[in-house]
Amino acid sequence: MNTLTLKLVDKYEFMTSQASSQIVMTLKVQTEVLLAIHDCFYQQGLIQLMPVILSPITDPLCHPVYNAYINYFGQRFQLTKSMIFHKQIAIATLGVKGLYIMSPNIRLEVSDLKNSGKHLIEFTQLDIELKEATAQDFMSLIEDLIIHIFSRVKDSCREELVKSGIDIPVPQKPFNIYCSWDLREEFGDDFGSKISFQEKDPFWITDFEREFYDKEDPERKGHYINYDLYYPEGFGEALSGGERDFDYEILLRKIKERNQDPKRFEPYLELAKKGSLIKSAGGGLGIERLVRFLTKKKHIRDVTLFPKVPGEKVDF
Ligand code: ASN
Repeated sequence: MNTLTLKLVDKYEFMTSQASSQIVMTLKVQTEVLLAIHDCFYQQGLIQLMPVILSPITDPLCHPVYNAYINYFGQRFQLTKSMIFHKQIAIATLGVKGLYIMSPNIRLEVSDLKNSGKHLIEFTQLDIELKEATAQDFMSLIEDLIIHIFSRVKDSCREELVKSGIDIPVPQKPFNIYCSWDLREEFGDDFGSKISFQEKDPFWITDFEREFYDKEDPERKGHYINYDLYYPEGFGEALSGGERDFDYEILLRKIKERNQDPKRFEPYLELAKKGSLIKSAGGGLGIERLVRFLTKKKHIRDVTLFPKVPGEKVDF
């Protein structure tokens, strides 16, 4: 048993009704997940940053979301969609080998995603960035993390899991890896969810065309050195990330190729131009999706007390 292990069972016994005991079960799993993350990253020598919530610049994302702006003393802020740019700047500035953030993300998704079971417009992303790392270094760290989390939850929540009929097999390294191009050929555009139903353990899918900051393979234009971690049993995406492009000319070209306005990214591009960004790899893992997978909930709304589901009225 590791040093951070707490006896949490007794603390939650005041809640008695069926509904509250279900949510308490998921929150207990979440508590163990969070402790496991801190414990694992502490052992690995990563440091934790506090989240940035307001910034003039945030992740443009590669899928459509509504934008919300906050005007304040002549400046226009956005709410964080992911801390990608802050991570890249921090890892280049701090000289540490790796960092992580429990980062609240606001993504005002379209209402079609209401029944996806895995989207919330407000969620927490464990955002990680490793200095000078390759995709393989990052994937290996995440495999260790997943094994650490699953083992801890299995051990600390044994009673609750048995009561709910949940078994959590602890996967072994290395996880299976598939290339998105091969999967698309085999399964069509919905390859991610199809293969997720077939797999027994978490697995990787690599090489997605997406945001400009994910590294394009210098030898194979149109291919990317990036990855998604997927859960099995149809639970779908867990984490997405990649090695990063940090060269000014490459970033500028890729922003233009995506019909985005370089002006929106000016201070970030200035840093790139000065050579102040560095080689790194990272990714972001959704905490609520992880808890949903571990507690086998059909909809992600069931793992949080104040869910914000796309297109649904919010009371609290
Ligand atoms: N956080 C992710 C990354 O590090 C990006 C994302 O959430 N879109 O690549």
